[in-house]
Amino acid sequence: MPTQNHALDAQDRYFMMLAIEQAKHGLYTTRPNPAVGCVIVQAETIVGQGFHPKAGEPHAEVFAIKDAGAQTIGATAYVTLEPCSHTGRTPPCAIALIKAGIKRVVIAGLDPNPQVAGRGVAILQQAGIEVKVGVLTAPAEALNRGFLKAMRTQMPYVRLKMATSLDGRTAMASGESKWITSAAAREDVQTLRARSGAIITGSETIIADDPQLNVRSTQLGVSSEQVPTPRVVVLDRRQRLSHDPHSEYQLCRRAETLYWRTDDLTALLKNLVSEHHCYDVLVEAGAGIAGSFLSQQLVDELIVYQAPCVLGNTARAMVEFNPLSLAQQLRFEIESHEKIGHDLKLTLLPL
Ligand code: AOF
Ligand code: ZN
Repeated sequence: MPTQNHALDAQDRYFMMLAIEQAKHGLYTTRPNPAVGCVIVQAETIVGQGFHPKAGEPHAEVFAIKDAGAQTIGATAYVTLEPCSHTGRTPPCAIALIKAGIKRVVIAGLDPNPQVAGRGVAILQQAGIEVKVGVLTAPAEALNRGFLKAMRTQMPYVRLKMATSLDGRTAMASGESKWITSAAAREDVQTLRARSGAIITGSETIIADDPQLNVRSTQLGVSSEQVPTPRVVVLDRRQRLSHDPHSEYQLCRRAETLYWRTDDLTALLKNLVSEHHCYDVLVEAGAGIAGSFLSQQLVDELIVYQAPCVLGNTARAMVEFNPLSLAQQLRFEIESHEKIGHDLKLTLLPL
């Protein structure tokens, strides 16, 4: 009956929403693994829940099954990603759900990891379990944009972050730029860093500012020590920093820093996925690098923190980019806007 189906659909969305909330607990700590949540429901009541906390530790389903104890028999499991079918660092979750006596599994979206890719669903169905795929897919996928893009295309999800004035300037002509945006906006940048496997910057930025490109925040809901340290990648085409291992710049002495000495940014991004399992990449650099990434269409998301101030037309522009006509402009869709401290945060998707 249609009304019954509607009621079930609404119930499925509700419990999936709670599974997504579970998944969020792992947002900053699971890299390179995806953040996944699971809720187990028996007679419309939650009997167990869990999330994947960290690569190497059990998956979301295992924590939820353990939490539910004997109440898994005949229950429905809501999982934000297709349960795995492979033995990786942990045994397959599809088998764990079968062994636990789960009767129905609701999944937000399939796992594009070639080791899984539909096999999790097939294993469940072969065991006679009813499987429903595609509940709240978009919000579940929003948690793992890097993992999903990398599995599908072998390229990372690239976020470009910029801090500007109202007139789109990032620094005075002298380079002086501390601080245009407020402390609250700079704190918000920590959430972007904490989600990233790598932070790309330029040798110029290192020489000018020697920024501490690490994660240090009290607002992540987990301690900074639990967040895997993002790898710092310095674009150093002219080998201004990487020729000398005893460089005076602090950052260069960090073992995990990589230097990239060519112009080929696509090759760098591919390399970050295949060699370093960096699926979410944050670009924090100057106008030149921002222009290169944008004009080569390598940006998936542009995040602009805009301070309510005017720096004037001798100040530095946000992006080095010289279109020959209006037709060559770069255009974006505004995905979200919010006020952070005194500033505006715009999240934009290139069109
Ligand atoms: C699930 N539930 O909670 C997660 C899944 O190295 P492993 O064994 O941890 O496997 C990692 C892979 O498992 C990861 O690449 C992704 O395909 C899947 N993640 N699967 O059933 C979970 N985190
Ligand atoms: Zn699993």
